[in-house]
Amino acid sequence: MTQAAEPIGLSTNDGSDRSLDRDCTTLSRHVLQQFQTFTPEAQDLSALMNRIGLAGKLVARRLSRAGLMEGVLGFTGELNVQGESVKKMDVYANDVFISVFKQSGLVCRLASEEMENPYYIPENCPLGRYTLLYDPIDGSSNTDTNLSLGSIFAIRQQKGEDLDHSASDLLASGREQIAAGYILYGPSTMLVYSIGKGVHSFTLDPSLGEFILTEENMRIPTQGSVYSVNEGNFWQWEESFREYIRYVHRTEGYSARYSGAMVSDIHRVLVQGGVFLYPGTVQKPEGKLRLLYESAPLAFLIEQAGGRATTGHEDILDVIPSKLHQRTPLIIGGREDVAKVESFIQNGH
Ligand code: AHM
Ligand code: MG
Repeated sequence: MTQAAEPIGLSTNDGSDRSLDRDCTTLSRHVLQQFQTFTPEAQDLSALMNRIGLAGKLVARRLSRAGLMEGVLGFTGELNVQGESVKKMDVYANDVFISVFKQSGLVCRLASEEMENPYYIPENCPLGRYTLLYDPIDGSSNTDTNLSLGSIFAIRQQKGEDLDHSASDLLASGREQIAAGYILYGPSTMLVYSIGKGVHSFTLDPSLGEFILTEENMRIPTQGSVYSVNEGNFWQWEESFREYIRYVHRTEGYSARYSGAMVSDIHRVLVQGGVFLYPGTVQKPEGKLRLLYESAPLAFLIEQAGGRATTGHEDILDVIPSKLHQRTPLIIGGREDVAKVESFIQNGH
């Protein structure tokens, strides 16, 4: 005899209401729960994640009405430090994070894809020893077509005084990250984060205006069927990547999935398994993606979920950049899937 499912929200024998308890598991509370103490570090990280959540809500709100408002979509006409055309949403989202952290007292510097040099908040610096690294809008090319987008973030502890504003302490490996994650602007807005204690996902409940816990301790499948790569670059890659793609083409069971926004592609890989690749090309061996605020935060997250991230020759988290906007090739996903790509690189096809 099948047992009837327990209605959602039903009080349990001990008098507690599990669905209510779940609705109360907000981002800031979850961070504190993981520390199990109220140390200053736990409180700082809880406050930082709460602020990142606020930035996500502001960006999500604007995106949800973008087509109805003047001056939200399209390009600004400017080029950013990477030489890429800047979209109005890139500028808005970049400013949102600055604005949110200005009053935080916690963050002294912010470094993003859209700013050549870090943005300093001097009034926070005596106490606020954290640096936020972020990509305000990841997958910008999806903006004007109402497709998924993301924001990527990482938090590092500032080392030294940085009196000359060179931010040279940021040129350190991804193992220095103390928290990282992304916000996914899809049919619902999700926030996935790790403070080095597993990976946890939250969904924005618009009726509450809060990110509510959706899944704790996410684990990426060791092997999956999805490969996610822009095959339009096929003839620009090294032969080893072409060989890998030929392998998946002739092997039954693989599916290609590529949205143009790495956050949504990697979210699929995290949940369902597979591998995401953005290799370098013969012309640009370092690829497109930036280490400090794209590849390293996602590598931190995927490793915490039991997966791997590599350049093809070195773990992403071990790469020490020589400049703030350094690019890196990226192969990220389940352990077996990443190992399969590596086997083609090592064989030097
Ligand atoms: P962006 O942050 O400027 O949008 O660039 C990053 C994005 C990734 O999200 C995505 O996987 C990739 O660039 C798409 O690039 P391409 O159009 O070359 O496939
Ligand atoms: Mg990006």
